[in-house]
Amino acid sequence: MGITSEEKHFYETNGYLLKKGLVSSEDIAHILVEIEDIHNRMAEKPTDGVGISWEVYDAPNHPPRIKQLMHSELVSPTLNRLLRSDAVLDVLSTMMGPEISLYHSKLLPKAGGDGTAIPWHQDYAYWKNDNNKPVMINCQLAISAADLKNGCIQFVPGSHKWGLQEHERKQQTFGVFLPGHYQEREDAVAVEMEPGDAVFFNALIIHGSAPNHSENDRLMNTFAYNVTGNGTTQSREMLRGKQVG
Ligand SMILES: O=C(O)CCC(=O)C(=O)O
Repeated sequence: MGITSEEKHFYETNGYLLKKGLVSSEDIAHILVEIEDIHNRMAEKPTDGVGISWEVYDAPNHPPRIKQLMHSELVSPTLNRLLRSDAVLDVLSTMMGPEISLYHSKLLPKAGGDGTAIPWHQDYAYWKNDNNKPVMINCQLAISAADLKNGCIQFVPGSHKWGLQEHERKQQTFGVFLPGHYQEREDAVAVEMEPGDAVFFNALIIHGSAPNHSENDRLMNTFAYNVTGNGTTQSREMLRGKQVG
């Protein structure tokens, strides 16, 4: 499938690209089974190797809700297969070349009614180190439908060309953010998605999302990729191109 030259131009101009129907409804159905009741199951017994950040609530007896589950490929065999699928890698290789490594895979199951905002940020504010460049690309896969009411992802088009901005830093999940945390921005575009759609976005684009005001979880999984060898300590598994080592 890959991308057309118009799509490549859109991506380079805006910093993101929506691919409708990238993943089949059968695969989405499998993922839904694999992550069923994920908040309660992980609270009871987390899968070995995952890293969970929980939502923080004032009410002491609030049921546990996952904000972010790192290493979602360990929870869902289907996500583990999709992150290395041609459907995803063909798009990525047009954007970043053939030498692609997995950076990480994370589930963002913004809980119905309880899922909080993700403040405006550039991912490279988290990922920058002394020997890497902002060449990483995310692929956010919609497992459920997403719209403004349930807190779909929003981008500031073209902001990947503004360079790395000053971020505030707090000791919390998504604790690196632009001044103002999350509030509506007029220059942002909401990317509404159906299950199976995926949006690819640049490591420097400003993005964020509102709280989930709907009844159901907004289920998204972000696969993050790096160019192999770019800040070698953090690239984990090479997916395409020349084998190393
Ligand atoms: O899921 C969202 O709304 C934002 C996700 C995000 O910030 C990310 O994957 O880097």
